[in-house]
Amino acid sequence: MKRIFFSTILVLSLAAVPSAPAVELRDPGFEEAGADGGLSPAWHPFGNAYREKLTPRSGEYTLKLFGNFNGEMNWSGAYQDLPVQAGLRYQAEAWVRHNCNDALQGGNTAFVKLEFFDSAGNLIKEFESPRLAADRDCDKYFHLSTGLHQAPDGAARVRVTLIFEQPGNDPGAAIFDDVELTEKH
Ligand SMILES: [Ca+2]
Repeated sequence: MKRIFFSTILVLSLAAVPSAPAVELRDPGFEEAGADGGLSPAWHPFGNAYREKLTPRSGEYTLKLFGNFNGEMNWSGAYQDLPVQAGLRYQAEAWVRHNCNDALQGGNTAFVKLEFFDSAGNLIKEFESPRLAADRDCDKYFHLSTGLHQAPDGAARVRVTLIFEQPGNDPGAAIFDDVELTEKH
């Protein structure tokens, strides 16, 4: 019993000196419900963005995005902001799929964005992951990553956005789950 106790202490002390400060996205798997059972307040939705019990990669819920059907280029999505530490590198990742019974069509795509803002809220720099497009297999999760990017000078906040781009009126929805933001020296 004593040995187990001391081992636990050792593990805890090692874990207490990480190589980089931790950045924690809130509700990364969309399992937390908002007041109406929708998205939790951690996520800021725009367009058609809904928390749904639909083919999760983990847990029970996912984020479902689809177009606004206004006949021109439009976007739906959800984002979350975190404070930036100058000089560190950041990477946004998520898993995305489209289901065969509601597959992406035409020029519809889904991807992850990493954006840096200054303290006045101006966008300084942005990076995109590769995109899920209509020609990719349906009913299968794909991993999307923006890659690691250094916070530019003057950056105060970093934004992770899950986004659906609809160039016209083509149907189909993208399902996101298990979002991650990594911060490294
Ligand atoms: Ca989930």
